[in-house]
Amino acid sequence: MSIEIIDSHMVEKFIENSEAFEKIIGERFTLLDANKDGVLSRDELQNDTNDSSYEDVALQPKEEIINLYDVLFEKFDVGKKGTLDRKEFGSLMKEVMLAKAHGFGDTPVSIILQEDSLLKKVF
Ligand SMILES: [Ca+2]
Repeated sequence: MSIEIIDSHMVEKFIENSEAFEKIIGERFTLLDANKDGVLSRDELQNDTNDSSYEDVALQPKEEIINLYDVLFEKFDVGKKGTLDRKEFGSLMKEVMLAKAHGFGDTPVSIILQEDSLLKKVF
């Protein structure tokens, strides 16, 4: 756990560095794919919101994050398969990170980051 100063530009810059971002998304995907079938079900994705790393998003209540995931799941689940593949998950995470970035706004804010937070990779 650490305390960092963050603003939306830092997060956006991180997302634009697609190589680093893709690597992290790949790791996250592998971690979340509990039954190792190469796709993420809604349940598997929900586990991500139970993850301690969401506690660092003090600006957004957990319910809001879960709602956001629900909406994004529908949006990126092309063909309504009930699952997301690696690429769809990447698009979803990009939106989640951008939503967080907008939460931070242009004014730098200090946040407490858990060890396994995605945002930790921004620094
Ligand atoms: Ca799976």
